[in-house]
Amino acid sequence: MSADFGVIGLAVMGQNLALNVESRDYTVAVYNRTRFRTDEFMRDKCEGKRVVPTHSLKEFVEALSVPRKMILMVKAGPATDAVLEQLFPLLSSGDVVIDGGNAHYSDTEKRIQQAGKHGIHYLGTGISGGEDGALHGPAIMAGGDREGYEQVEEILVKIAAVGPEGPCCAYFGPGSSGHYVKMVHNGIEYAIMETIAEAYDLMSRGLKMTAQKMASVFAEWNNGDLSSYLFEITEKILRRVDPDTGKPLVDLILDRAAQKGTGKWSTQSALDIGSPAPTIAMSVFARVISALKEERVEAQDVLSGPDNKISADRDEFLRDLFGTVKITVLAAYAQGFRQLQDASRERGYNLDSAEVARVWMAGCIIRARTLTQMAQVFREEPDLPLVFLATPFREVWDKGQSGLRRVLAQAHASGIPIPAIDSAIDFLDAYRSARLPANMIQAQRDFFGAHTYKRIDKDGVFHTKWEEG
Ligand code: 2AM
Repeated sequence: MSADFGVIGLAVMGQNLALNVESRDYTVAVYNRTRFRTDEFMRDKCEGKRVVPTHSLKEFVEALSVPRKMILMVKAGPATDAVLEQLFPLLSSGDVVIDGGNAHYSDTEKRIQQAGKHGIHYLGTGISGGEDGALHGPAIMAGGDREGYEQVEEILVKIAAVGPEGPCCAYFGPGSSGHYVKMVHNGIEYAIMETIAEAYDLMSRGLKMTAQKMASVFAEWNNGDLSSYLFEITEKILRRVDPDTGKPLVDLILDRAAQKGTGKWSTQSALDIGSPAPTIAMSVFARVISALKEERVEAQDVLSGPDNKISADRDEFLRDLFGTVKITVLAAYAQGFRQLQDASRERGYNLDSAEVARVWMAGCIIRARTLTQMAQVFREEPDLPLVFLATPFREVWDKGQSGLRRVLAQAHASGIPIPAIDSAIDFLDAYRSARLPANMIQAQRDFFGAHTYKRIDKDGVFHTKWEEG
């Protein structure tokens, strides 16, 4: 039986993706470096299914019908290179290899070149949705070789999540565009998660609300403009009680967050291309600071500060917080889309922001009702530099900003850190400032480094001998 599609790498994501493809009436060949995992998968999950186990890459390649179509679901980085090094010589010109991992976009560029030498179509493809998404329908962000995409489009579209505007799968452009879009998706994900964590902190430490009460607030928010996956799971997390202690489980979890790669890469790239993504950056730094647990515990007794109590009317504060969170979450999307546009220009991706918004509507971790409106806005104005400029989102800012300023004052007075929320308002206040204090920066640069400056009242480039005056 020759297989329609192959999956290399049988960790949970790979297993679930293989089962997803099989469930759409395809025969799937599978391979994993460690044989035990393949055998276990076959025994536990594949009974009666059209899954063909293979135990070497050669056997795997021979099991596939030509032109071969396969996806790699192995660890990003050297592991992917190790597999490709063995795989490419076994393939034929015209075969299609999809990298479904979270590869760094520069690695994807390099691998496209290598694949090209063998005549292989290579697709750097972001897959989001976690374990459940992989099994029932992820969001699929493909990029790279267009011809290759056309060969696997039918399969990818069939296994993708179905959103309000069709299957959440698209080809975004050449080169590493797919992995770049996925990377920025994860950057936005970091920022939304941090925003939620800050809102939780303000309610928990600031207002001394119980987990159940906070869960109800998130449920309410999730029924309104903030309707989205991350708000939905936050409510469920807050409702979970630890069976051993009877306490909310979230209270028992160590407050040290990991940051594995994509959020950091998203920020690094934003800096490289000069794209303003401060809310995403602050969310990465917030995790970095959280990792300094031992230092924080010691510093608590050394550095003084207020007692974290927020003395405000609870209902009024929660109303203000709702607008605050809406603006901050929107800032995360706004900066992410802006970065994609900047990267698209810089790297020649030719991205369509409306199509990105459409693919993110279902299956992925940042799926949210607001993306439907964002897609619409980008369809009307593809080069819109910032989503806040479009009417529906400008209204979110208009309605929420005075509440946001109150929340900021109360949070700072109480000593509760809110780096994502802070960054969002600073970003917007800077963006809407026709004049910023960069004139002072330019004067300083000219003072100590003779960097010269331009003037607002006449043309030319100027230098002042500041000490002679
Ligand atoms: P393993 O089961 O043999 O460890 C996620 O870790 C997936 O990547 C697993 O399927 C894992 O295979 C695979 N993987 C990790 N490092 C690898 C390598 N150097 N070569 C091949 N597969 C690797």
